[in-house]
Amino acid sequence: MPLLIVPKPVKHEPRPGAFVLDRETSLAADPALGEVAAWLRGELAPVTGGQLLPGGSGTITLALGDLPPEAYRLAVGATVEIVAGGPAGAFYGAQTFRQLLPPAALRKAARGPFEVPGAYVEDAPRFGWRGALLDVARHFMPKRDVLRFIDLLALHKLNVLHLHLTDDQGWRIEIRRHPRLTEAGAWRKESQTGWNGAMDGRPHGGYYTQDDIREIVAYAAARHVTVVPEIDLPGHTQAAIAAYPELGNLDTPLEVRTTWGVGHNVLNVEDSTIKFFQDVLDEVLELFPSPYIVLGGDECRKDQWKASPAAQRRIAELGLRDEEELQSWFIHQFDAYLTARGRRLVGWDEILEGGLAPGAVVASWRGELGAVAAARSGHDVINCSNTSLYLDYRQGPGEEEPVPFGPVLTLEDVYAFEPVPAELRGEPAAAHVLGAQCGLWTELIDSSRHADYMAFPRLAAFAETVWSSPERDLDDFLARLAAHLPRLDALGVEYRRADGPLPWQ
Ligand code: TNX
Repeated sequence: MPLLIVPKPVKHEPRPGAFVLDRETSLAADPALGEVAAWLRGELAPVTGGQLLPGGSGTITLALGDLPPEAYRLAVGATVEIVAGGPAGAFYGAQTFRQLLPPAALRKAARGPFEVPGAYVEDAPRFGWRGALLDVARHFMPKRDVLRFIDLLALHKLNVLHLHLTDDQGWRIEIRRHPRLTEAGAWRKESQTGWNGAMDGRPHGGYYTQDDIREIVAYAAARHVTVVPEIDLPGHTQAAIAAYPELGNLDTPLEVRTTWGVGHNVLNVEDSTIKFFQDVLDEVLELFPSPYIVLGGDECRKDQWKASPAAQRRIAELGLRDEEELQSWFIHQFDAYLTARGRRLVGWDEILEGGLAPGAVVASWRGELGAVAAARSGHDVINCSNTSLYLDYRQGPGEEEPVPFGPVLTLEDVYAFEPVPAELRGEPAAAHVLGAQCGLWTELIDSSRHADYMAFPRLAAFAETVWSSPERDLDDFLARLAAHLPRLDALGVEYRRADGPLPWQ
């Protein structure tokens, strides 16, 4: 029996013998791997009764070896040995071990013993940035569901959760210095139900307190996931302007936006507005240790700046050519601010327009042109292509798809994705591709259940494109996926089934 692991490891083969996981199982770990051992002990507790002993001679051992930090070797026979270059590698080795168990062992109420057939695996990721974006601004996702999503990312060896925390339709992170951002900006009176203009007539909202954020960040860190926050500006800011009208360009007050699409309400370019957001960033930097901070930069309409005497004055003073250069100047202010604090600004590919800020990393979403241009000019890029990685797009052409949104993006389409754009292959600039990221935008996704349906199993295919070697073999992937879906079932994930029915029908 071949090993049926997702994402596919570099090397894997069956071995003679078998391991039995039961209440006699013990665990020994190098002290540097204590946190991984604690996590694994927790995951296996239903079967082992939590008896896994620290230290001593274990039947499962976690050890350090001379390997890259994210690499591991796993040997399963009468014992289980994981040798890793560092805690991340040990964690991934332990995740692979979990996948070798029968799926029933992943249940919260699992009762062993479980037998694991002998196996040998050597593994390491292809890319360092293996991300998923979760839009908690369009629809708020309660903390418990975010934690669960992190567990599911980690199961697939993804290591970045890009949290889209602010947008026109809601501000989701408590900022002590500017409390109205959540008091007023986290709530809207109703939501558009689709693209036909119909409204649901129900209020929607929610936000994370700073304690919630700390908890999410720590929970993710224990699973080797970095939470990268996004504060989207200068467009996508209507919720902030609704809370603090002085941030906007109009005299009339605004409400938190209730409809979807690209809005006209953008930040003004006053010094006080830049200061306001630098104050916001001070709190964000304290909460998120991530080396990368995303400041959006996407879809900023320029008509309010064209009509604003203050913006026009700014353009004249700075000797800029147009509003595109004004946006570039605006982003530069934050690039310098973050760089001075040892962090790197990430922006969507629109930040290329009007001149890229020196330290900026580009998240390329409108196809791959932005990735190519940014990499060739020496900037790191993350491939977030909407033609391959937007999980809010429907998964099939059928009427029954719950979100008749976007073009069709099938599981096979995602599996065929290659993170290094074809145009860059063979060029030294290809080394600027840090990795790739799939995106779960949530205009029309209002529950964790619905999010499961959109994300899975496509997220498993995505994981393979960033973790595994560039060769693709669809039949091989589908065979491994067939073994993987029962794991998702055991974990309570309501993924899309190729043969239906929809979870809610
Ligand atoms: C474009 S990706 C957006 C989002 C939408 C998404 C819907 C990006 C930078 N902007 O605001 O939610 O399309 O697919």
